Amino acid sequence: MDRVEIAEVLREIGVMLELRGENAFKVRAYSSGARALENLEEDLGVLIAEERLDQVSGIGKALAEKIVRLHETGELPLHRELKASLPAGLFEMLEVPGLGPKKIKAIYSELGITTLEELTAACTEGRVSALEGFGKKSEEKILSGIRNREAYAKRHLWWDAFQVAEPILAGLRGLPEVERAEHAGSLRRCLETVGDLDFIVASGDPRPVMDWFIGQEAVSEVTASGETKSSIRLQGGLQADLRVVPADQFAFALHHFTGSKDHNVKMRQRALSLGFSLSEWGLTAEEGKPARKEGGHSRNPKPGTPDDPKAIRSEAELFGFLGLEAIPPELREGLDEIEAAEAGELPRLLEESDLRGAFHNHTTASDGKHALKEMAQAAEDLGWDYIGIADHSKASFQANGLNEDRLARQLEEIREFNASGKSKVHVFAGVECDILPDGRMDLDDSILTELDYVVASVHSSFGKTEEEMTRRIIRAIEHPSVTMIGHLTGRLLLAREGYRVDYAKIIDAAAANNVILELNGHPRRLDMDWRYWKRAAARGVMTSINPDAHSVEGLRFVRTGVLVARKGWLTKDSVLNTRSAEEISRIFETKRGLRR
Ligand code: DGT
Ligand code: CA
Ligand code: CA
Ligand code: ZN
Repeated sequence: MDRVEIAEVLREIGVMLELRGENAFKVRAYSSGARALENLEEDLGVLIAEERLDQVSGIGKALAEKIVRLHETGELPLHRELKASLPAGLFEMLEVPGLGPKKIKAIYSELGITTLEELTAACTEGRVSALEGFGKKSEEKILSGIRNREAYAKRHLWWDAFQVAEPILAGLRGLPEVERAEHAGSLRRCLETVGDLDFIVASGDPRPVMDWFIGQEAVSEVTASGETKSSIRLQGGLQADLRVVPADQFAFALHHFTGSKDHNVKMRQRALSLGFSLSEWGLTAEEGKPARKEGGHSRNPKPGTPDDPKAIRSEAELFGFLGLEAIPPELREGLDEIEAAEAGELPRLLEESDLRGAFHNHTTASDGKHALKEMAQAAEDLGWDYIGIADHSKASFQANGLNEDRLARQLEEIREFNASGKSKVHVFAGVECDILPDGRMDLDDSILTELDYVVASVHSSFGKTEEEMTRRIIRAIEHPSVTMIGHLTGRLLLAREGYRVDYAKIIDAAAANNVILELNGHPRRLDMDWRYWKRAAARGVMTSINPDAHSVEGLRFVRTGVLVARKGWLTKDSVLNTRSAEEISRIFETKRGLRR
C-alpha cells in the first residue's frame, strides 16, 4: 500500500474508534497520523528502511509499526476487527449529510439503532430529537438526507459507471463470437449520471455471448436472459442490458440505444419526412411513398454514403444517408443538434489532448493529499505544460484553508520552485478564495493582487435564496482580483442539490467583467452544468476545465470535465487551459493590469 492509501486506512480506523466511543485521544492519534502521512516530505519506503518513521511528528512507535505492516502487507488486523465489530448500517449512516461518527455513536448506543430503516422510524417518532445534542431541526435534516439517498441510489456517477463498463466492454470484444461491441445509452452520451449500462454487440452467434455476459463474476442477479437481450444486476447495484444483433443491424441498434429518446424521435421524424422509416432494426423506404419526395426537401446525402439503406454499416453512414454530418454521441440530446448537422454547423468539439494544464488543484497546504512538487511532477507525467495551485482560503477552516501569511509563504515557495529550473512544468500561483456570505472575498486584496490568479468559490451559507446567491456571486465576479468562479452551484451529484442561481444573470456578469467560469470536472460536481455552456460560450465567456484535484490521481478528472464540455458544445477556442503557458501569463497579467 502506498502512503495515501495507508492514510485512508488510518482515517477509517479513527472513525471506527469514534463510532465505538473510544477516548478522543486515541481517535485523534489516528487522524493526526493520517494527516502526518499525507504531509510527509520524505519517501515512506526510505523512512521505513532507515527505521526513522517513528521520528516523524504525529507518528509514534505504535502507529509506525502499523504503518509498516500496511506498507508491506496491505492489511491490518485491527482495521478488519473494528470493521467486523460494527453493524454495517452504521457505515451507511455516515453517508447521510449531517451525521458524523459522534452523532451516530449516540444514536447507536442510546437507541440501539443499527440500520437506516430503524433510524427513519426513530426520527419519525421523535425519538432522535429527544437525545442530547439533537433537536427537531437535526431530525428533519436526517430524514431528508435518508430520503435523498434513496432517490439518488437509483442512479450512478458517470465516472463510477464507466469504471464498471470498461472491463465488460473489453471482455465482450475479446469473445471470438463478437464482431463489434460498443456501449450505448447515457454512458456513451456522457450524461453526468447513469441509470443503467447498455451494451450493443454484433454477432451471428448470440448464445455464447449471452452466457458470458450473465456468467460474469460480478453478477448478483440475472433479471432477463433471452436470445437477443439479457439484463443483469451487478454487485454495487448497477444494472446492465446487453443486446446482440446481426452485423447488418449494428449501426441502427447502436444509434437507437444510444438515444436519447428525444434525439431518436427527431431522427425518426427526419427520416419520415424523407420517405423512410427508421427503427432499431434498420431504415426502410415507406410503402407507397417515394424515397425522394418531389418538391419537398430532398435527402441530400453526404458523399461516401451508400445508396441502399441496407448497406449502412456505421452511424456516420446513417447520418450521412439522411443528409446529416455525423453527430457525436455527447450532443444527442434532442436539442438542436440535428438542425446544426443539416446545416453543416456542428462544432468541432474540445478534446482531452487539447488541454495543457489546469487551474483548480489542492496540495497538502490545505486539504490535498500530495505536495506541490508531487502535483507538478504528476502534471508533467500527464504531458502538461503547466499546473495551477489553488488551495483553500481561511474561511474553509475544515479544509485547513490558508490565511494571508500562509498563502504568502506558499507563493514564495512556488516562485522558488519555478526559479529552481527543476521542473519542466510551470506552476501558476493561485488560491481558491471563499466567497463570504455577503459576496466579499475571504482574503485581503494585498495578497490576492500578488497571485497569478484567483478562483472564487462558495463553500458556506448555502441556504440563501436564488436572488441572494446570485447577488453574492455577482459581487465576487465584479471584484477586480477574481479570475474565475469555481463550481458555480456547489452541487454534489447524487448527494446534494446545488443552491439556486440565476444562470443568465451570472453568465452576463461574467461576460461583462471578463471573468472565467470554471467547468469543475470532479465527477461529483460537473458544475456548471452542461446545459448552460452553449449560452455562456455564445456570450463570449471563457471556461477553465478544472479537475478540483485533491491528489495526483485527482488530476484525471479533467477527463470528465472535457466530456461535459463536449456535451455543452464547447470548442477549443473558449477553453482557457488549451492555451500555452505564455498566453496564460499574458491573459492573467492583462487582466490584473486592466483592473488596477
Ligand atoms: P439511463 O439509463 O436512465 O441513464 O438513460 P439511457 O438514455 O441510457 O436510457 P435507457 O437505458 O432506458 O435506454 C437506452 C436508449 O434506448 C435511450 O437513450 C433511447 C432508447 N430508448 C429506450 N426506450 C425508448 C423509447 O421508448 N423510445 C425511444 N425513442 N427510444 C428509447
Ligand atoms: Ca442506460
Ligand atoms: Ca437500459
Ligand atoms: Zn471548492
